[in-house]
Amino acid sequence: MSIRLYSYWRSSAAYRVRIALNFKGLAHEIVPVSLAPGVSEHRGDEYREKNPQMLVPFLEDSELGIAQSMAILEYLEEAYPGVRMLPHAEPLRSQVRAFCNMIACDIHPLNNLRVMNYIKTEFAADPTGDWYAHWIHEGFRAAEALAGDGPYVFGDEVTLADAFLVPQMYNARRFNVPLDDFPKLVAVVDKANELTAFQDAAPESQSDAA
Ligand SMILES: N[C@@H](CCC(=O)N[C@@H](CS)C(=O)NCC(=O)O)C(=O)O
Repeated sequence: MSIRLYSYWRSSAAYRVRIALNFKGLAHEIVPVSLAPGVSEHRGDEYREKNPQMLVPFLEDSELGIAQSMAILEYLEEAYPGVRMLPHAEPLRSQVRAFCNMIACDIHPLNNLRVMNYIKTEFAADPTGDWYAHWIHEGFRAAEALAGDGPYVFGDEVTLADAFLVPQMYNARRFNVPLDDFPKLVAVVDKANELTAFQDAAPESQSDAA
């Protein structure tokens, strides 16, 4: 098998790529990299050689190695255009990209493991409550306004926007963030999660799920 994804079951960035690989029907191997406290395989020499940023996901396709979920997903679109998740026509193409980046650049990094650990250790504060919910709410308010009338984020077709939203919603639920203000997003996620590609990508479906 030529496609190999380095992944951790609870990594929402890896979850995005798992969804896309499944949805596009691409055969692949998942290589678990544990981010669990006290294990931190992503910080070991072997993984650091592949990805000096020491984050998952990381994708290998034959000789090619790619970090960063958005770069991976763009690559998969270009290399395997059979099942598209990035619409061809504008303005939808740019809207999908903007939606993905809103989650990847403006929500997720603020609530990432190493950021939360830093807040805990350096500032003796608990980031799992107000901090976490604040950044989810701020981003989801915009996402709710941008989402269409369903069933998916941008209408009848599954796009990369859905592959970014579903993992971020999983994280929000994991940290008990109230979601009453985001009925469109909740409906989209429920709908997407009816698809096998999304179910098989879910954290609990992974072989390394604890
Ligand atoms: N912008 C990166 C984010 C990757 C990322 O933050 N991955 C997290 C898991 S979701 C990670 O590896 N965290 C390890 C750490 O914080 O030490 C992407 O989209 O791939």
